[in-house]
Amino acid sequence: MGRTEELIREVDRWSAHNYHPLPVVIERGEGCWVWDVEGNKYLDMLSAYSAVNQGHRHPRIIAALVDQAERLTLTSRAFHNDQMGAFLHQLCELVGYHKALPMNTGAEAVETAIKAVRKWGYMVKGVAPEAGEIIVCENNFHGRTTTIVGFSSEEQYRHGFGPFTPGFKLIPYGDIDALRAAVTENTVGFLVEPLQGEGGVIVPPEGYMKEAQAICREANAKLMADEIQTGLGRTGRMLCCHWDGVTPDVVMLGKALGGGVYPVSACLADEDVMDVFAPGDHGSTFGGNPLAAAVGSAALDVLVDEKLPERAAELGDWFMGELSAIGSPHVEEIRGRGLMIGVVVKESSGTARPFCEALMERGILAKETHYQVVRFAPPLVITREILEEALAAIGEVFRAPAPQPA
Ligand code: PXG
Repeated sequence: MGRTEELIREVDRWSAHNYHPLPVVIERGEGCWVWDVEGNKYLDMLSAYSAVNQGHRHPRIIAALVDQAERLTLTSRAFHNDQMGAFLHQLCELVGYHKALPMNTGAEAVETAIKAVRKWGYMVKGVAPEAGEIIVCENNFHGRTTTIVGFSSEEQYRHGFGPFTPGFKLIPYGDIDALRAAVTENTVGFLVEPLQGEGGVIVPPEGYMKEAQAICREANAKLMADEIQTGLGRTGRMLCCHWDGVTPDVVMLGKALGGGVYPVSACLADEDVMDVFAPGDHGSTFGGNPLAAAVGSAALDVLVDEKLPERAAELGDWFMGELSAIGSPHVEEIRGRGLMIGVVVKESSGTARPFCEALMERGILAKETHYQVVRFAPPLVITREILEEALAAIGEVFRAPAPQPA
């Protein structure tokens, strides 16, 4: 038995079977490259679902991690630490908010936003107790907690996990009239991805977030943007909402906030929302710990100093054009923004998974989403030369007869 097979068998034996990864075992990463245990080199075109925007093991982020690890890693929030304030100050100024509440995972940032906006609804807006409603979109992905999967429209995410938290109303994504029709006096917020990632790289109609903002303002409800996957440069702007010139009332960040090194997430808002929290209302043992703060701060420095949003915009535009120029008989549509690109495989050519397997054989790691979509989302530190190499391999796969499932 080969080393790869041995390691995969061990995971199968000792772990729950809640994933179906590509059969590659990675042991090292640097920049946009990773190496498997057999010594093969791959271009990472998934970036851990946009958590590795700064590239694997960015030297500045690793230096911050090591330096902080040698001094202090965790205090809990029972005491102050000397790193958290500066990190949140930097984050708020960069993204444009008064306050941030630090957590660890994306799902926790979303839960934080839900709690904040509900409590704002009761304390500030004056909604009757327990009556607050949050509008959400079909095809959403906001994480895996029971509250969050409770308002998913994906049957598999929910099946067997109920009963669920009430108070959410589902509307079609990208449909501004549906939003207008769904708001009531009890609406406290509209939780939305400015571009749906897991849903299949779905770009909403132009101006959608702008109009959503206007509707929320009129209804005295909070526009809550989940930018956990789209944020921090991925789509060619610091926030994807900036494409529409919108600063949402509440924004959730995660993934790349930890620079691909450490789980760091946050919920950001202005005082009217954030000040609803009193000591004891909410928290996390690890949220805002000094290691997370030091890493998060370095992750933001890299985004800004290396102009990663600008790189994503420029390279993404060019790359999307080149992907279209491949002229594949298997491709129905290519869509996305910046370096968050989905290639939709025609149903007559099978599903996206065999294409990902064929790409892997040619040294490119990409992952299907929603059955028909191959997603290309490389680290934002990638260069045009490396993308050109990738295009040659992608062209080979997409011009050949449709690959068969493994
Ligand atoms: N919001 C969005 C838009 C996301 O893409 C989350 C929230 C949740 O983040 P955490 O850190 O709690 O996973 C995501 C996560 C998975 C998986 O394995 C998750 C994501 C993408 C692909 C796979 O559950 N996105």
